[in-house]
Amino acid sequence: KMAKEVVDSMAMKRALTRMTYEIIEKNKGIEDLVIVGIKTRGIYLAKRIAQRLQQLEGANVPVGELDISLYRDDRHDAASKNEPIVNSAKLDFDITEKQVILIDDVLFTGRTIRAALDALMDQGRPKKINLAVLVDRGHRELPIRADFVGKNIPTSLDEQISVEVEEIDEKDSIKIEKI
Ligand code: 3GP
Ligand code: 5GP
Ligand code: MG
Repeated sequence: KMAKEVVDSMAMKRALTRMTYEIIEKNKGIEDLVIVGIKTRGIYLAKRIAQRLQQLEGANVPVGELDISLYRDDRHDAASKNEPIVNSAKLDFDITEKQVILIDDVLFTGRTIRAALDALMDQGRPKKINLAVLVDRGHRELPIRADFVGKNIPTSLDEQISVEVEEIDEKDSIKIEKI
C-alpha cells in the first residue's frame, strides 16, 4: 500500500491555527459558540480548536461529540447502499440559539454531515451551523460544503486520505494512500 505524506505535523498545526482565526473572524468573536466533533478524529480536532480559541480569546467553548458510522445493510440492492447513521450524541449543553461549529476530519460524499445535521436539529434550534473539516477530498453526492477547510486535497476514488493525530496516532500527519 503506497502512502505519500502531503501535510506534515507543522503544516497541520498551522492549518488548525488558521481555521481557528477564521472561525473567530466569521463569528465576530466566540460568544454563543459551541463545537461538535464527529467521531473519532473529528473529536480530537474539535478539542484542538477549542484549546486555541481558549488561548486566543480567553473563553471556554463547550465541545460535544457525535458518534456516526456506516449502517451496514445485509441486502445488496442499490436502494440499501450503506448510509451513515448517528449512534449517539454526547452534548451536555443546549444548542438552541447557539452558533454550532461541526467538525470532521475528512469531507467526502457529504452523507455523514447530512446525518449529523439531522441529529443536531433534533436536539434544539441552533442559530447557525457551520462546517469545518481538516480535509476536503471532493466527490460530493449532496449539496453540502465546508465553511472552514484545512486543506483541499483532490482525490480519485481509489485513493484514501489518512489523517493522523498525536492523541491516538503518535504524530500529526495527512497522507494519501492508493488502495
Ligand atoms: P475517523 O473515525 O478518525 O474519522 O470510519 C472509521 C474510520 O475509517 C474513520 O476514522 C476514517 O478515517 C476512515 N475512513 C476512510 N475512508 C472512509 C469512508 O469512506 N467512510 C468511512 N465511514 N470511514 C472512512
Ligand atoms: P462522507 O462520505 O459521508 O462525506 O464521509 C464518510 C466518513 O468517512 C466521514 O466521517 C469522513 O470523515 C470519513 N472519510 C471519508 N473519506 C475518507 C478518507 O479518505 N479518509 C479518512 N480518513 N476519512 C474519510
Ligand atoms: Mg471522519
